[in-house]
Amino acid sequence: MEPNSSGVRRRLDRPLPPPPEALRRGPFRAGTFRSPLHEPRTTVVLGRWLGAAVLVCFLTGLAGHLLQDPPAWLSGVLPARPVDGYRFTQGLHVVSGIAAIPLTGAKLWTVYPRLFEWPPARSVLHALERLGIAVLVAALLLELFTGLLNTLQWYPWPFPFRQTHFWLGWLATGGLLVHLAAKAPLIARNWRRPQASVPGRRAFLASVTAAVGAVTLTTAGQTVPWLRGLDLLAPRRPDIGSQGLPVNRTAAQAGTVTVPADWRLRVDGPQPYTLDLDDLARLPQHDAVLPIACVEGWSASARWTGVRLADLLALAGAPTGTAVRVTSLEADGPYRVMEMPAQYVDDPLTLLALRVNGETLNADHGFPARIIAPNRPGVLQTKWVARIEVVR
Ligand SMILES: Nc1nc2c(c(=O)[nH]1)N[C@H]1C(S)=C(S)[C@@H](COP(=O)(O)O)O[C@H]1N2
Ligand SMILES: [Mo]
Repeated sequence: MEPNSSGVRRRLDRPLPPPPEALRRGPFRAGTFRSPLHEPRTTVVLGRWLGAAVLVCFLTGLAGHLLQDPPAWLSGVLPARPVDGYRFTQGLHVVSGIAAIPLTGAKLWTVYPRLFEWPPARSVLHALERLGIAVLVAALLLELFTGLLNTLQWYPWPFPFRQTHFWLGWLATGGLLVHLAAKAPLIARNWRRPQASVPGRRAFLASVTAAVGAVTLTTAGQTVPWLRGLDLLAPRRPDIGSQGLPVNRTAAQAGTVTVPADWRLRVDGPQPYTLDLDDLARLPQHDAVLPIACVEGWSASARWTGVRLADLLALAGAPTGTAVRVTSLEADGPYRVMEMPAQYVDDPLTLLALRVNGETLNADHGFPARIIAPNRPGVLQTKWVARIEVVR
């Protein structure tokens, strides 16, 4: 195997005939890029920070994806605790993704003269490596761009955001690992601080640090309570919204969420029944302090009051360990129907909430009743609930 594969390597690395010198124009000419900061030590320092940000962003993104859309084998074992689990992973996902933007810009700046290296391809192997880097850079840039625009709830593209963002994440992270392997010798040579410093490197790295600090500190307040005062650039202020809580999609935006005068909650199980609001208010009421943690990156905690979902299912004759499907009054929309695995249903903090922060839910927060459960993405905290049914 060994001699054979290195033989393949040698063949792929055979020098290609160089292109005619006459084509070497513009930035392809030698000496075009004069800054001494286009050098590997600066790239490696930035690469370490960017690598850490990408890794954190990938892992937290994966955790959030699995919590929102688990494969069948996982859905039964996802934990309902800690209650702030998704809030933490999603907050960190958006924070690390935003921090990666200036880091990516700075790192690409240190290496972009390589785009114009001459000859463009020394060998087939060299061409393949450059192609790999092109895929990595494209995937990473598109990933950061779609993620940032998603925090603004702006989708100016024809493809579905979540699936695209998910697969680009694998592509960018996988491409990064291949890139690290290909560059391992160069990285190792520049890992330690060299004796002599390049002029301007310190100032350059200090400005990048300042840029990363600035974008992080002015956006993290959308999810980190003690940074709220600095939350200047984030699309949401978690303390601005009716009833002390932001609204992601108002009743009006959700279309015609008209609550019929004779609204009744329908619970379908072994013994189906319906209840009106007065009936629900007469059942034992419980409090739960739980966050809405939106995939867009903002989160805010609130005190919810209502009936335990487990109590409603017991009334329908469903045993513990039952999963449910919840349907909203909404006419349509991606969050009209939600499925909840049994461990969330059985959790004593999971409520069909009627009140928030001491007031009856208003229309925007899901009147007459909404779901609130621990460690769940905001998109699954269904508002304007019409029906709860047992699923097998
Ligand atoms: N039926 C329904 N429920 C929904 C939504 C929706 O569009 N329709 N939006 C979800 C999203 S994305 C979030 S973040 C939370 C926001 O809850 P809030 O508006 O009360 O803060 O509600 C969720 N529940
Ligand atoms: Mo959301």
